[in-house]
Amino acid sequence: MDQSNRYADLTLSEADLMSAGNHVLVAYHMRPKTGYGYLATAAHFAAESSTGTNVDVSTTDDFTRGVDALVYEIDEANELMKIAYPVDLFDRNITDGRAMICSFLTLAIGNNQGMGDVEYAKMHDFWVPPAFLRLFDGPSTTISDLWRVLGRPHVDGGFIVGTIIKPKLGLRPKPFADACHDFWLGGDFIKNDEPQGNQTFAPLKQTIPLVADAMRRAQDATGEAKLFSANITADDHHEMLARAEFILETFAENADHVAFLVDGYVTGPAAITTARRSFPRQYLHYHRAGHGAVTSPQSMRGYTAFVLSKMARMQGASGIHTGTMGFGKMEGEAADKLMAYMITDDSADGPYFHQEWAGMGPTTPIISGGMNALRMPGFFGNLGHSNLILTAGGGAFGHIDGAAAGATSLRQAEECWKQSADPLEFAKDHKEFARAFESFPQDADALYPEWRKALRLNSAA
Ligand code: CAP
Ligand code: MG
Repeated sequence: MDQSNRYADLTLSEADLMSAGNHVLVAYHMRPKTGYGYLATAAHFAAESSTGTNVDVSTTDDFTRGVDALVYEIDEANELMKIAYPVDLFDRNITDGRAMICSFLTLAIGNNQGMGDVEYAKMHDFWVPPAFLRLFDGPSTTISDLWRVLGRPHVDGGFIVGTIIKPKLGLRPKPFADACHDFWLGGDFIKNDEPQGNQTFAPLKQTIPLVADAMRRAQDATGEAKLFSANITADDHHEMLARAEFILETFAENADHVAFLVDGYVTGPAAITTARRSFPRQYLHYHRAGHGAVTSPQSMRGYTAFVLSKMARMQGASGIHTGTMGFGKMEGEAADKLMAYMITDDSADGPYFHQEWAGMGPTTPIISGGMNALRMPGFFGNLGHSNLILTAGGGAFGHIDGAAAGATSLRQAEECWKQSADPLEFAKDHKEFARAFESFPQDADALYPEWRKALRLNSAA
């Protein structure tokens, strides 16, 4: 059944839809299965994603038709379709009338992902009208709060040098806390690796007190504030609260130095909101393990990492991993910086829509995945600023002089970029940065082929 006379209106203009502000606009890359027309499939997609199904139902009335999702633009050659979803389609809380991301996902990327006439469809961008956007929580604690803890300016407070405790699993409580202490002697921020929780060999109630103690000792030794992002991810809301409360109680006077890490792709928006609403004063660290299953450029379904990041800001993540923009070990490209601007700026361009955030707080880009000091100058050059958190596991614990030297090498890498210095020249009087070349020789060969010669000159001098 061709439903395009009901679920498509190609005369609608995007500018008019935006100024009226009654629709959420979504851009998809969609391809119909062979034998199905583009517009008919797009209209069926809009029907299944809003009021309809594959046949007319006798219970439909005039009001129903007023909340149909409408295909308003198609570009078959580029497999692009844009759909306007009336804001009234989306579920609101009975407790406070606020909006929820799970309802947006249920409609806009729900049943439409398994339709028989759709070869694939992937969400690449969406736009939210201001009156609907303000019904989302947005971040309550931001990087400014971390900068304040670190004693830095709350605007442009700069690079937060972090790590992930490695190995990923298999450390007992004491070696885990010792690793934290070692890194904190040079760095600012440590996160649990995402699988670390309450394993039998490292019970949370034994590990966390040792980590809190390591933080106190490192702060005493360095005279600097230190930060820890503790994983509270769990299936059960009550389990998350129990972990979080134990952690805050244990860190006690340093509770404001603690962030909560939630693995938001595997647990979904409910776990993010559990943390956002139960602990609004803690920095909410959105880790996204598993997101590649839908966001990878190889996946033609689901949504992109850009879309995931934009949703995370709406949900109230204080920070989210945005990848390394092609400079690290995970998939990504230089143009991913658009994703970072979309979550930090108040007015930003996505691939299809310009979004005004109307003062919603920023979400920090957290850069992670195979990063080390040698890769950072290029990374900062591409992004254009260093107001972010970096977590480098291998880049810190893989440094031949240990984790504190690894942390220092990362801080020096920022300095090198800020001074627009030639990294090989800069290495001559920055020992930890220089030793990063020997620590990561494959990267050194690829990025700075002359490094052996340059550093030998250094040692001769
Ligand atoms: C990085 C990491 C992070 C990835 C996740 C890991 O370790 O801890 O989970 O960064 O990817 O387990 O691989 P390394 P993304 O620093 O040792 O590579 O940040 O893209 O979500
Ligand atoms: Mg990890």
